[in-house]
Amino acid sequence: MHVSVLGPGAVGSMFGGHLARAGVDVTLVGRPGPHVDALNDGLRLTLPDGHTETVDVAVTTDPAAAAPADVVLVCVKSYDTEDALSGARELLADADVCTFQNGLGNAETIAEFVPRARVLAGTTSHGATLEAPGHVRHAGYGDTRVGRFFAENDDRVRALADALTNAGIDTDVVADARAAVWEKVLVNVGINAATALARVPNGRLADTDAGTRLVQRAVREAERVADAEGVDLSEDPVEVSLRVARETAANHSSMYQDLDRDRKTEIDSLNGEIVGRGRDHGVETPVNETLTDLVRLAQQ
Ligand code: KPL
Repeated sequence: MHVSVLGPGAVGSMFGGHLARAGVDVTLVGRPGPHVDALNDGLRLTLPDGHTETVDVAVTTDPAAAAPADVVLVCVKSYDTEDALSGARELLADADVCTFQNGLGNAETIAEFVPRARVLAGTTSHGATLEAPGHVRHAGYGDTRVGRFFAENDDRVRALADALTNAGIDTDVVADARAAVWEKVLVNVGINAATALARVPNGRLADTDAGTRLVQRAVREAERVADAEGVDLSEDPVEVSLRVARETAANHSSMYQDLDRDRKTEIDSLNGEIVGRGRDHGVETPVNETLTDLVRLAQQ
């Protein structure tokens, strides 16, 4: 199986590093810059137990050079999906294309570029941080799930899940990928904006009354929106968010990392999307509206 990772940021590099380390044929496809330059000398991967390995992994800035792929993992920021895919048509030609991004709407965007039957959605609650160019820290374990978004699962989906599992990323195949995406979005709605604004690692939310209250309020609102959309959640989303905050206690959320580095955040596809969809369904979302506005202000 040849896996291409489009967008080797923190999560993409972590996945690519683990797969390559386990002997899978992987190519990382990134934008020109210091991270890709450094990856040419190998990916430094710090594991949750603290030790660091250098993993030899193929890297290119030309998506066509990574073709053909059996599976393309899309790990770019949600606001970059269209741009990344429109420059990668050759790579997408025959591949299954799996979003491993935060936010709502990514699978639908991918379906504008490949037939719906080839669109997969994946979610992961592993924590990952880009420490420096060429160096990613795998900061904590969590659940990983994959499934076809618009079609039934098949052996190719199971082969991807097996490859990830064999590489140390335990992965389940899920029948309802849309619900899995929502469940992950509810985690990010609870954790990301609050940790980015308060400048705390994820674990602080579960360890403090103020943090726990914020998670409860933001997630309960979003749960009502999910309900209005007919999404079947498998667990209490507040409990899941607090559990992920504990499991990734030392990690700084991706939104924290984005604000910290003066980068655009994914607020619009997370809390912002909850506000917009809430409006469509007549569900009030004042906590998410406030978090969204605060992050928009901070990212300017
Ligand atoms: O997905 C994440 C993120 O930071 O975007 C979590 C799971 C919250 C880990 O930090």
